[in-house]
Amino acid sequence: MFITPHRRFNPLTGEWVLVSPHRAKRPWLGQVEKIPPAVFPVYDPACYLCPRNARAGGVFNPDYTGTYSFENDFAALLPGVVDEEDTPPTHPLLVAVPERGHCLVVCFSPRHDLTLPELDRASAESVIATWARHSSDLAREDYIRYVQVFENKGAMMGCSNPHPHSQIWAQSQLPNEISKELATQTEYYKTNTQPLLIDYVQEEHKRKERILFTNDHFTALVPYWAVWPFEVMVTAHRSCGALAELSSAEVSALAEVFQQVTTRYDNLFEISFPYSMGFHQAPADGQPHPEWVLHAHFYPPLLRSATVRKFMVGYEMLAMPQRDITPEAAAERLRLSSDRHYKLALA
Ligand code: H2U
Ligand code: ZN
Repeated sequence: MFITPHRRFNPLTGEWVLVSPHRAKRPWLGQVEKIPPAVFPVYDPACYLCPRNARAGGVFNPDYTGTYSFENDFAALLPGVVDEEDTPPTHPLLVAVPERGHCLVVCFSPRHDLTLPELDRASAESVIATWARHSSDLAREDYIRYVQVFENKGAMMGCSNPHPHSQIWAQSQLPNEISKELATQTEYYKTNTQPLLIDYVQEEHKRKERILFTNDHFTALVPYWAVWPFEVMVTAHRSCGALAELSSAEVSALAEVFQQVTTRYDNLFEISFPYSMGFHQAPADGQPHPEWVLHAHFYPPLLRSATVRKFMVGYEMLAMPQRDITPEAAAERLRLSSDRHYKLALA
């Protein structure tokens, strides 16, 4: 493995990342983040996601007991038909097109204090089943072409509320990241008659150095081309376009992998580890997608401790992403991190 500066290629996006292993020990005199409180109440009367509480606009949440979903009160996408009068004048350099869609908020549990790794397995499975059900309902709407399930976790990632929740946005056009992944996976499948991610995960299983955890149906690994220090990808072991295609055994296997990843994350610095996580499902265009392998990306901002984060600034904004700690070193640290949640020892 390289120990000097090199570039690695991301075959899913067609982009490169600069890796600088020799730089991992540089001193840090920059920003130090505040550590958010580790313990939250079971119920917070001021939380707009807790059962029975009021949301914006005066709607009250029901006294829910499992997952709970609602249309975002401040939705970025609206389902209504576009007003033709609203279309801006066209010019080849000033392009805008109308966009329609839906934005849902999905609470994991009525408990204000339980994050994904702390839920019991059945509750974690029901979160995945809820994501799958909404995804297929949204995909069935005739104008929807893509459904994005994601979770922003932690104030550092701009999450507005610690009550464990995720979001689902569905829109009428393919978002940027999905367009890239569709093009690369389609091209690879045409040339190799095998899905790109199936070949990739098989190769990683031979090498083992970037694998965190695996079971019969899913593998969690730090991708060879990871940009974020502790980036993780969770990939299905078969060609599969949608969460709704998963069998109940696969849903359980996915819940196990997610809880393994997020427990190790939390244990790494003994904090509730912040990240943005999301699934990449195939386009909801009614076409078969044999090239597509359902996967999730975890993008956590932390770098070397609970308080020092990676900033995607400077060279990253203007030229290309760069990392110091290698993906192999990050994978090893996550493998060595316990799979028993640190809060259980505190209890
Ligand atoms: P975050 O995952 O970024 O914290 O988002 C929570 C969402 O909850 C956010 O998109 C919505 C915000 O618009 N929200 C409501 O739908 N109703 C409310 O009463 C407050 C926040
Ligand atoms: Zn709450």
